Amino acid sequence: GQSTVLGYPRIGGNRELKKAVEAYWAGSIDAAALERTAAGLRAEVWQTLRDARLDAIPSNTFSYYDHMLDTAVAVGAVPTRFTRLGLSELDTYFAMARGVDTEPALELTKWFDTNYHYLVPEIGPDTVFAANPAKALAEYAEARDLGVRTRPVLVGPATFLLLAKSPASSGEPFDRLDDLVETYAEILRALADAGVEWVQLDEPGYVADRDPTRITALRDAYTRLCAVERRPKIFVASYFGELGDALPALLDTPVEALGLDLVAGGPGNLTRLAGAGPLRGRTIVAGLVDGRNVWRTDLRTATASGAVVTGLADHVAVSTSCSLLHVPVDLSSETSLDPDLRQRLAFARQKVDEVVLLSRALRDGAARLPEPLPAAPAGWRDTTVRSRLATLTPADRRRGPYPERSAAQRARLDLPPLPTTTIGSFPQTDELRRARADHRAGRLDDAGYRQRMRTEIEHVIRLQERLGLDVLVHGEPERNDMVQYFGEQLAGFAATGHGWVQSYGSRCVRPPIIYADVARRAPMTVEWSRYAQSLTDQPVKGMLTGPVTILAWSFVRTDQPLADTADQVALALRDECQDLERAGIRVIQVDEPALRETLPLRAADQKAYLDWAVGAFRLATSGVADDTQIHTHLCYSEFGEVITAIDALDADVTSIEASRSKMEVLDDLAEIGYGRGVGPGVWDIHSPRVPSHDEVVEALRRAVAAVPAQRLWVNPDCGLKTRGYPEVEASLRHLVAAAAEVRGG
Ligand code: THG
Ligand code: ZN
Repeated sequence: GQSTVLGYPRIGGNRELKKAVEAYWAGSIDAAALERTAAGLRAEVWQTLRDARLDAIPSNTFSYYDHMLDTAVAVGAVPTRFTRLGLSELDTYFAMARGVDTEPALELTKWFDTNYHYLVPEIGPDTVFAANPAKALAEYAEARDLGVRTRPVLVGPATFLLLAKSPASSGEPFDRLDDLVETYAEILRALADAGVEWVQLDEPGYVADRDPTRITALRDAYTRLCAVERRPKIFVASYFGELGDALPALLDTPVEALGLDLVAGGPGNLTRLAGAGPLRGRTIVAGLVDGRNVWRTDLRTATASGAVVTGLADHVAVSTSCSLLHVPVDLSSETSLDPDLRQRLAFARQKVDEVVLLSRALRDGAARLPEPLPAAPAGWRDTTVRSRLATLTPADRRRGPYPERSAAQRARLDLPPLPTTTIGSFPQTDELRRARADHRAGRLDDAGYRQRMRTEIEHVIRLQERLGLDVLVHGEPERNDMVQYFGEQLAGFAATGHGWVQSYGSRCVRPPIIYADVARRAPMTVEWSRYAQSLTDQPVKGMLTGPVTILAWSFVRTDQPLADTADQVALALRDECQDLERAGIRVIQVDEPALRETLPLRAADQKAYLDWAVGAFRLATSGVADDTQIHTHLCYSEFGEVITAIDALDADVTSIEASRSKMEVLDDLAEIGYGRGVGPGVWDIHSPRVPSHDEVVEALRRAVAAVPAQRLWVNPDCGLKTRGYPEVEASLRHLVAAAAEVRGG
């Protein structure tokens, strides 16, 4: 058996790449210094993989920002609005990623159902493709000079176009497949000329539902690429699920190797493979080690799955289920984790060792595999939580009828029509970040920290009063990240010290690990909310992160259904809601920005997901009285596919990103008969622009035309933590004045 991985983290064990790239942007290092850091990181990865005795080592998995953007550059798909800026190659690349004063960046969107985000290539009928294999060739040569023969990796042509978008109303990017395939053919020739033996083309686009014409097009594309005379051997990698009909389609071509995700698509992919007929001479790359979670692989079970593949194909290689981009770099940096937990974990570096062990076990038998882990400590089971879950009934996920709730809330809150509010966070100043860091490091004691946060909360409350907002927030100065904050307080969650994972560009997250039953040790947000409410007569909104988002942005248990973990988190949040209510909080917002993010890629799996996701949200939010108003907030995505689920959440008020889609989401909501409160964002906070008074009025008038005014709220489209105070004040002033004007008729 051979061994390989589909990709490896590029950020460095200490986020060296983030630091270098941000220093370059800030002008404090030059391009040569950035490139030296990058080359050092690449060398380190190749040497690590070689020292681990991995047989086949990938290259071109490094990226200054994003691998989709790299592939766009490799095929010459740089929109003219960027080439005409006349910048250096590197600065053109960063201009596409981040925008410049005069040009907005490419759109950023999530990579399948992960928490990684890629830049969306703009491909129109006029896009001129041109092979530009320079980066792949340079990395190949760089590794070869270190004595490592590598396999360059590119996003495959079909997936590249499936994930691209075309400039307004100008055909589908996928229509350009034939042209693009010729450009890939040229890249293949250039790689072969440089001595490349194998190339990896990633086609994860086909683990989602695709119609038959797209599958035929995939087959035709690879038939054509295989016909290129001078070319490396082609390895088509799939990941994140079952390939379905695309599996036989690819085996209909002469591609030399096919990679299958046997973790996320295990049984389906094996069944398809068994039914595919003889696999003469072909290599099946078995993705047996989970590239998306942090648990050690059960090597015996994985060996058994690998043996099934060995029975079907002449050549089998062991690999990770997907690139290791999605897990932290190295467990050996984690020195303060509970040893019982630590021995169960594997980060990228450890997963490479697992791949190597598995490939040996497939060849020599499982006898020499390490002993399986002992059972989990008894203390990880929380019998109280378990018995609460066991006795839940449908009534625990149901609130009173909306008309009664609505009347009770109207009487208690006494808000004007078109009430104004914000999504929750206020700007995170350097001073605040420093206070949190000082507190964590012990340089600022608890009392000093508390005082610092209270001062900030008072400042935010007074500002909102001055601006004339109706429902206030405390501003969340105490929170680093909306999931990490809760993970640090809940039992069953562990935080890592260095477990960084790239989210987009230079931005990283440190997902907590859910390893045991979840329980709330003590109230998590009540003290801050109660203090904020004590300062004002206006209602202050309590702010929580919903169960689905907490799961989506954590590493989750795999030893029980996600639905059960979600319900455990939901019970903790339910208790928090009730404590907030007792503390005099009349409005509670439970955010679910990731609801759409984790929607399964195949339609057949979506209903089950939405059922448990909606069920968990309702469990969290239906323990409060009728006259407590529940808000939710969703962002980052198109809602079309989940619109009925949004309705089923049964929140009293839903605030939603809408300013960029020109309020289209309101029509979608009207269509399904959504009849509760809605706050379409009237200000796009992802841009530093201050919206003018007239712009906000216009957005509001469009909203009033689509939704009766008594159900309409006025708010920005997301939290304000990434913005600065001057723009926030100016924008909110316009927002409040616009609401007053539209109220007046
Ligand atoms: N939290 C988590 N996941 C997320 C988001 C989040 N995924 C989707 C979306 N939001 C991604 N957006 C971001 C935005 C900013 C940052 C990361 C992801 C960011 N990170 C800091 C950095 O890289 O410098 C580190 C933050 C820290 O110190 O904890 O700025 O909101 N979980
Ligand atoms: Zn948002």
